[in-house]
This record gives sequence, C-alpha cells and structure tokens, in this order.
Amino acid sequence: MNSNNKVACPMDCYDACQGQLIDENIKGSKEHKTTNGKLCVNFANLLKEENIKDAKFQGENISLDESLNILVDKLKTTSPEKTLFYKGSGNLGVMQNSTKNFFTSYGSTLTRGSLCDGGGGAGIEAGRKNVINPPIQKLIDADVIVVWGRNFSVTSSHMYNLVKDKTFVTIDPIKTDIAKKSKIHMQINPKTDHELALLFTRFAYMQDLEDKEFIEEFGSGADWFFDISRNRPVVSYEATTGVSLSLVNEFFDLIENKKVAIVLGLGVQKYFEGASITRCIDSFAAFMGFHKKDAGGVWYLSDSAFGYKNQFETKGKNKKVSIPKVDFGSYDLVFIQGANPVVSAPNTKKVIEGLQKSFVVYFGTTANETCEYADLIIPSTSFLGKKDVRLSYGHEFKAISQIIKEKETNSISEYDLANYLLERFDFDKLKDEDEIISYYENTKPVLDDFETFEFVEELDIEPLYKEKTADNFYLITGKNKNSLNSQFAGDDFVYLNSNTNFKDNDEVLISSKYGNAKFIVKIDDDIKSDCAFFFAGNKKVNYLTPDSEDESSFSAMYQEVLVEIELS
Ligand SMILES: Nc1nc2c(c(=O)[nH]1)N[C@H]1C(S)=C(S)[C@@H](COP(=O)(O)OP(=O)(O)OC[C@H]3O[C@@H](n4cnc5c(=O)[nH]c(N)nc54)[C@H](O)[C@@H]3O)O[C@H]1N2
Ligand SMILES: Nc1nc2c(c(=O)[nH]1)N[C@H]1C(S)=C(S)[C@@H](COP(=O)(O)OP(=O)(O)OC[C@H]3O[C@@H](n4cnc5c(=O)[nH]c(N)nc54)[C@H](O)[C@@H]3O)O[C@H]1N2
Ligand code: SF4
Ligand SMILES: [Mo]
Repeated sequence: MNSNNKVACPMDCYDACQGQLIDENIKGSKEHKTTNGKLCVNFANLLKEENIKDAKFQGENISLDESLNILVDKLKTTSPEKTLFYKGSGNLGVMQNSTKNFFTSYGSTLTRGSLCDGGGGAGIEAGRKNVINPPIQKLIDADVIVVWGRNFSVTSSHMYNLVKDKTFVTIDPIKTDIAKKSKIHMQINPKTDHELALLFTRFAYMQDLEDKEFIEEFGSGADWFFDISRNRPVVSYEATTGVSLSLVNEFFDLIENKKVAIVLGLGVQKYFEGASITRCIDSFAAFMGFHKKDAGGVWYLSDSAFGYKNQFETKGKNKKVSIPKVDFGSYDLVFIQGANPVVSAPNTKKVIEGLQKSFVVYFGTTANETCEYADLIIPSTSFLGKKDVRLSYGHEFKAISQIIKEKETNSISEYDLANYLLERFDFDKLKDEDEIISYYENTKPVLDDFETFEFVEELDIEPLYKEKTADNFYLITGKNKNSLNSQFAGDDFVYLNSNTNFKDNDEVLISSKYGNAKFIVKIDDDIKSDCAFFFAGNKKVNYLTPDSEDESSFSAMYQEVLVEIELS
C-alpha cells in the first residue's frame, strides 16, 4: 500500500493548509491546528483545474524534450543579462525556488521587491528588524482583535475560525465580511491609516494608556512619535480619516484592560509610502505595549522563510529590476514561472506590449492569460505529483506534500527542471531532493523577538485626499472568496455605491493617469461612496494601476491612483 498521503495546499494564502488523501479524496487534516479538518472552496477549484498537457512552441504541440532543448538553445544564444527570470506566487512551496538557483548561476536579470506585501514588510523591519508573527496561541488568547486593512475571515478563513468568538474591530473603507461581524467598523478614507494611528496615539496619551514600561525597556524615539501625533488639532483627524471621535472613544472603551491583537493586511500599504503607514500603525501598537505581552500582538504577512537557510542559494552578481517596473520588452528572453502578469502585474497595457516584443517562456500548470503571449510553454507538474513543503506567512505551522498522483507524462517539476538546466550548463547540481525536503520539514527556526523597538520619528506622506475631487474615485482592490488572485472565478465588475448615480449593469469607461478600460457596474452599498472596488484578479483593473515602485521596497503600489468614471 502506498503510504504517501500528505498534500500541502500550494496556493498563496495565509492558511497554508495540510490535506490528506483518504480513500481517493483529499480531506483537511485534523491534526494540523489551523486546517482543523477543513479545506476551502479554492482548494476544490484547484482540483478541478485542467492542467496544461503538452509543451507548445509557437502554438504547436511538441514533446517535453523538444521544449527543453529549445529553452537551452535560446539561453545559449542570448546574453544572460538580456534574459529575465520572473517568478510569481502561483505555488508557494519551497521547492518552487529551485529554478532561481539555475537562473542566478546563468546570469539572468532577477526581480526584486514584491507585488504583494513588500511595503508593509519594510515598515515593520524599520521598527523592529524582522517581519515575524507572534505564535498563533497569542492570537487565540487575545480578547479583542483589530482587523486593520485585511479581509480576515475571507483571506485567512482558517486562522479566523480559531478565533471567531472574539470581539472584533475592523478598519476598512469597505464593509467586508469581517466588518459586518465586528463590534466597531471604522469605515476609513483610503490612505489615511497613519493619521488614524496618530489619532489613537493622541487619545491613548490623553487617557494615560500608553505602556510606559514597554517604552522604557524597549522603545527608542517614542517622544518623537508622540510629538508627530500632537502636531495638529484632534478634530482635524476626524475630517481627513472619516472616522468620528465618538467611534474612537468607543474603541478605547472596548479595549480598556483587554488583551489586544492587531491583524494587519495588505490594504494599508498599497501606496507610495506604504512602509511608513505600516510603521506608524506598528508604532501605535508599541506605544500601547501590544507587543511582547502574554497575549495579543501584531500579525502581518510574516517572512515565512525566516530562520531557515536557503537551500537553493548560489552566488551571482545578477542585475535586479523592481518587479512593478519590469519592462518585458527590454529582454530578449523572459522566463515566467507560476505567474500571470497579464492580469496581476500593474499597467496591463505595458505588460502586454512588452511580452509581444520578447521571446516568452511560460512555465506553469494551467493555461492563463499570460500564455497567450508565450512563444514556448513548458508544463509544470501539478502539486499532486511533486514533493514539497509549505511554510506559512500567517502562522507557524508547516504542511507537507508527498507524491500522491503520478505526474502528467509531459510535465516537469521545478526541481527537475532546475537540475536539468544546471546539468546542461555544467553548473553544480542541487542537493538531493529528499535532503532539501527533510531540512525544511525538520528545522524548527528560532524566532528571536526584537530587543529594541524604534518608533517612527518623522512622517512625510502625501495624502491622496488632496488630489481627490467630487468627480474622481479611490481605486480599491481586495481578494475574492471564490478565487485566488487571477486563478478560478473571474469577476470583472466594478462595484460602486448606489449614491454614485450609476446603476446596475451600466457600462462605464474608467480612466486613470496610466490607462483606461471598460467595466460593467454592480451596485453594492458595502462600498464607500467615493471608492471604486474591484476584486484582485479582475482582468482589466490593472489597466488603471501604476507600474512604479513604492518609496522603500521596490514594491507595487496598486492604490496610489485616483480614477474617473463615465458612462460609455
Ligand atoms: N480567498 C482568497 N484568499 C486569499 C487570496 C485570494 O485571492 N483569495 N490571496 C492571498 C494573497 S496573495 C494575499 S497577499 C492575502 C491578502 O489578504 P488581505 O491582507 O486580506 O488583502 P486584501 O484583500 O488585498 O485587502 C484587505 C483589505 O484592505 C482594505 N483596504 C484597501 N485600502 C485600504 C486602506 O487604505 N486602508 C485600510 N484600512 N484598508 C484598506 C480592502 O478593502 C480589503 O478589505 O490573501 C491571501 N488569501
Ligand atoms: N490590482 C491589484 N493587483 C494585484 C493585487 C491586488 O490586490 N490588486 N494583488 C497582488 C498580490 S497580493 C499578488 S500575491 C499577486 C499575484 O500574482 P501572480 O503571482 O502573478 O499570481 P496569479 O495571477 O494567481 O498567477 C499564478 C499562476 O501560477 C500558476 N501555477 C499554479 N501552480 C503552479 C505550480 O505548481 N508551478 C508553476 N510553475 N506554476 C503554477 C497558475 O497557473 C497561475 O496562473 O497579484 C498582485 N496583483
Ligand atoms: S484556505 Fe488557503 S491554504 Fe487552505 S485550502 Fe484554501 S487556499 Fe489552500
Ligand atoms: Mo499576495
């Protein structure tokens, strides 16, 4: 009997669930604390996906061997820095990083920064070095959970399930599922979270609620931080953030003498100064001493590989390009793995024009919008047919993937492709696959807590509300329950409040500085009236977004934009 029965969900999601094959069906593992016996609708969607069966060159089916030979020939005849290695997050298993080892040794241009959590991460690092989350038990032991710019019950439904009976406070311009489940919902104006954090700080000081012991022992610069909050009249914050002082009072009543956790999400940091905004929130948390208590703390998207030694590291002096600024057209060969930049990267028009100019190799499991521009397609083995380990950016548990299904005949895993290429170029091969897997499986990283907390002492943030007029809208994107970024259910609508004068099914042209596209309207009063909401994965929303990097981390800033809407 085959004793291999573990499957890790490979998808880019906080929960990183562990599945188990039982009588031909994959069930959520009961032993895995967060999975707790359940998998989600997106996992079911993933199992239904049709995988790419054959390699393709210029649209014609070819054998896997032929496709690999074409790739090698191309690489041998192109100058390495004119090739780009572009990896997305379609699969978050550690083995996905194998290929980077080859492309680094070979000399490809690599990307830096992120399309996801980079800005916020840089903000946390600036205050306390490492982006690591407290143990999940501290979230379970908290009394009040402040959900700040995160759609907690949707994007980490398993973490939510562990704490669903707590008291919630949500800070979000959209009336999300978790906002509806919250005692207090602060329907904040976009890009004003640092101002709300300063207002909170001011209130805390007035009510003598700051944690003097924490500040004394670990803090550096707390006085400066407090000074920033004192710079302007309290009532002025009410106007800019859209959060009433009475709601702030209610908030402080609710958290008085309570153990408080903040679960921070992407929403606060999709802006040019996303790092500073996040650091300001983290500084408020430190002012209150939420860090380092027996319960509570601040959770963000942690560096899941923290404390592990990269098993694929290799030396290289590769050029690096900021991922949101990539110009595909300036490379002779682009190797895209596990990504769908035609939908997920900013400035779609520029992405498509660039891909049309370059020789594009797509290495992935399913045919997505980016494949349409690929010259060569190499099928990647489905997650059921390759070994892997999933680390989580939400909690400390890992999930293991064994081979539970024979791999598709014409597919190749990331590990095998990397070794194949390393061999063809006479580079050192990777360590044995099982050795790498067992390293990740058995290593328990030491998560040293910080010793000093450096409060943000200066803030220079250009608010979007300055440019906002009665005629334009903030652009907001958030994740969809039934899709995983651009995978699965497509929802290409724009969601608007009923007091915008638009109606259901109106066809509208939406434009920004960066481009325009047509959308069909859905009216939804959960959306703040000056916001245009789209689900991440909307095929057209990124025609509107900036292909520029944030201030500190080479990362995307999808919401640093205002849009105009007209009937078309
Ligand atoms: N079902 C499902 N789960 C997923 C994913 C998915 O696609 N589908 N994607 C996964 C990935 S890749 C990631 S990175 C995570 C991200 O998960 P989350 O951190 O939850 O990220 P988002 O859904 O992008 O945004 C969260 C919230 O921020 C709010 N927001 C927008 N602008 C602002 C603002 O200026 N201030 C405040 N306070 N809030 C704002 C939005 O309205 C939204 O509700 O989820 C993962 N989980
Ligand atoms: N406007 C706007 N844009 C956004 C966001 C937003 O909130 N707003 N969110 C951003 C975020 S948080 C993220 S993380 C990015 C995600 O952007 P990407 O990393 O580009 O992710 P996806 O678009 O989901 O595409 C992933 C692809 O990986 C492929 N894949 C799946 N499994 C495997 C595998 O095992 N091997 C290989 N080789 N391929 C595989 C799938 O076929 C899928 O098409 O999008 C970002 N884009
Ligand atoms: S909740 Fe996330 S990790 Fe768990 S099965 Fe669904 S997509 Fe996968
Ligand atoms: Mo992400």
